[in-house]
Amino acid sequence: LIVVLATHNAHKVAEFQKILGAELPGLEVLPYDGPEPVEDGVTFADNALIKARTAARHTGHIALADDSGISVDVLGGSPGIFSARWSGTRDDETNRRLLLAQIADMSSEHRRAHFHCAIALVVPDGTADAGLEHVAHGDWPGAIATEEHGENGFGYDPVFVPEGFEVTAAQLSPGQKNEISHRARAFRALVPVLARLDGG
Ligand code: ITT
Repeated sequence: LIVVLATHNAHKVAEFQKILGAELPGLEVLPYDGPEPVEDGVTFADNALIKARTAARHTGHIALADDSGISVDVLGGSPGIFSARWSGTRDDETNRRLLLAQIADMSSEHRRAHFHCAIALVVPDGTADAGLEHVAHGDWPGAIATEEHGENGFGYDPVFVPEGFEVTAAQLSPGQKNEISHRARAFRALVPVLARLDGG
């Protein structure tokens, strides 16, 4: 089965390849470099579908797109779908610093947060199963640290302490993160759908 992965985030591509390789070795994943839609949805699922529909239409291949972010309870779920540009820039470090500053005076019980990932799958017109759309979700609960730790991962990983750990996601090995993250969980929920499209 061939799928295009509609993302410009190289970290997502790397995580996908590791998760995919382990779960569905027969899958061939192509990068997408066509037109980019405006992500004007109001939910992770909306935005994942917007990206996947565009890629499916432009390539004629089954398309997958990830929309993800971090939601902090005491901020009412923000940054949420605005995670990638929370500070007005796409600079991960600037975004992390703003988030740490926004909850700087909060005690540990007020630092609860979770990562969320929605992965949309869209089957293009003119192929078997044309028009099929499916969105799989994954959450990763935890809390926001008081300062940055760790060098692995990307985005908010250095400030996110997953539930059950005393280190940040950026201090986990890539293998550990890819077994338990929101992206791993969403992808695992998608495997039966991909396996069925693959004839399995
Ligand atoms: P594409 O739309 O091209 O896929 P993007 O980076 O713009 O790439 P999103 O709009 O889905 O993707 O924003 C996701 C942001 O959420 C990302 O830039 C990080 O700041 C954060 N994020 C998502 N998953 C993460 C993870 O596993 N670890 C750390 N931060 C993550």
